[in-house]
Amino acid sequence: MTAPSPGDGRTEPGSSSGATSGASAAGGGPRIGPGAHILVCGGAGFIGSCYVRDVLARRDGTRITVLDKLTYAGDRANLAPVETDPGMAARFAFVVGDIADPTAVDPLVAAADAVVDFAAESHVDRSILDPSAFLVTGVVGVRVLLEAVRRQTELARAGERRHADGRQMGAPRFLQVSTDEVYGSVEEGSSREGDVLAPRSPYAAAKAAGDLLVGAYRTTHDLDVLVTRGANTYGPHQHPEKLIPLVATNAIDGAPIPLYGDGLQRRDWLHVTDHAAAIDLVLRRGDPGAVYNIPGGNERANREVVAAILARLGRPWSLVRSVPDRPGHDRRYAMDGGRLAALGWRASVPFADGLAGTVDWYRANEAWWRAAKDAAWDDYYARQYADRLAASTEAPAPGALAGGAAGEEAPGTAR
Ligand code: NAD
Ligand code: TDX
Repeated sequence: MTAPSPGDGRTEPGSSSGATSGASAAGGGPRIGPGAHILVCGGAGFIGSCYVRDVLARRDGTRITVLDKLTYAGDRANLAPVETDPGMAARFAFVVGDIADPTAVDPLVAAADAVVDFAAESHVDRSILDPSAFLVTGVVGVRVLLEAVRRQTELARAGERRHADGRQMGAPRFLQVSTDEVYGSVEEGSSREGDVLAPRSPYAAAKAAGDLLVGAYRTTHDLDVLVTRGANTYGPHQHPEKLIPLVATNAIDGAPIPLYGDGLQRRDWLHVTDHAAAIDLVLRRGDPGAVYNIPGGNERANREVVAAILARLGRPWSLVRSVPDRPGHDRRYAMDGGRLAALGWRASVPFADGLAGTVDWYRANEAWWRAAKDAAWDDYYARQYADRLAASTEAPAPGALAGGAAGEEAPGTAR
């Protein structure tokens, strides 16, 4: 069989020896079909909970077990629509536990047809303050999951992996949810899946280490593994530490909005429902061993995004403060999405609609984000922002830079 190169992981379709339950890989059908049992790690977080809600809402017989440590970023309330719906709740289970703990992981992987790993410490600024938890979850945790998948694959190959009723089970499929940040800052052009990984923050380095482990287990143990690399994701239920919810919630409160450096860093924005749908498509139809970029197709300067949020809320630009930049701040991310498009995927949420809907969600769900802005948040906020805001200056209004920055738009014109 063809071995993947680390960082690419592309192999020939159908080269995995791991048949999955509900799968009919031969003939091009989905490898994970309706009725499969999926273990979703980190399913109480922002993207993972959207994935769980959206997949169960299809009511196609898929069963989901969530394993989540419930860190500050995990919130079981994100899964309330599932847990309060009898039809969906019957196909759902929630386990509090750590992906770095084999005693939690092993029995859950043993019962699963597929594992999707969303679990991570996900905020770059926190990785700069203290990277330790990023490495435990992103490296040790991924290794624990891969070891469990390896054991179950070996059992399946020996014909000894069985359902409770005695039916034979195929090997589990494993999908690692990764990020565009593993490619590092991309000054021009767009990253392809085979590009060299060049992470520049401790967060991105931990994610890149996870990707490389997945590639190594593919090469060494021929596991049925996949990696997705998603763009900057936005939407309801995102923790207020990230740019879009931070700006929206601070603006609602009339509080200062910290904009790092010149605010001309560029990100490609992907709506959370599109990100979740792309992950599910790759899980069900992706080539074993392959890596898939998930771009959003909405590249914007941070200043434009901030201006559009303020316009939606009817708040003044004067709330925005230029604060000292994030150390090692990546200037731009951009990815080529050709490989995913070949699976038949394209993003469906226009950025203007998605951003307006997101801002409106934060306006309508104050109880959700005020609960996240608790005493521990106040402590984090002071560490991250107190000195920066003390040293801040007035932020030049969008369009005030000579001739406007390349691609910069007037406030509120996000498309
Ligand atoms: P999040 O911080 O909102 O959620 C992470 C979830 O993982 C939380 O529920 C948390 O409790 C759980 N978790 C953390 N450590 C754990 C552990 N050791 N064991 C079990 N559960 C644990 O993150 P998110 O924004 O939903 O991101 C999900 C994944 O997508 C991450 O792997 C992230 O790197 C990746 N990603 C995020 C974005 C983005 O813009 N948010 C973009 C691309 C990729
Ligand atoms: O207060 C802020 N001020 C500011 O100017 C914050 C929190 C952010 N920013 C800037 C930094 C970035 O250029 O906004 C941009 C977006 O910042 P974040 O929301 O922190 O996201 P980013 O660092 O781009 O990383 C995100 O996308 C990739 C997610 O947090 C990661 O989990 C994902 O992998």
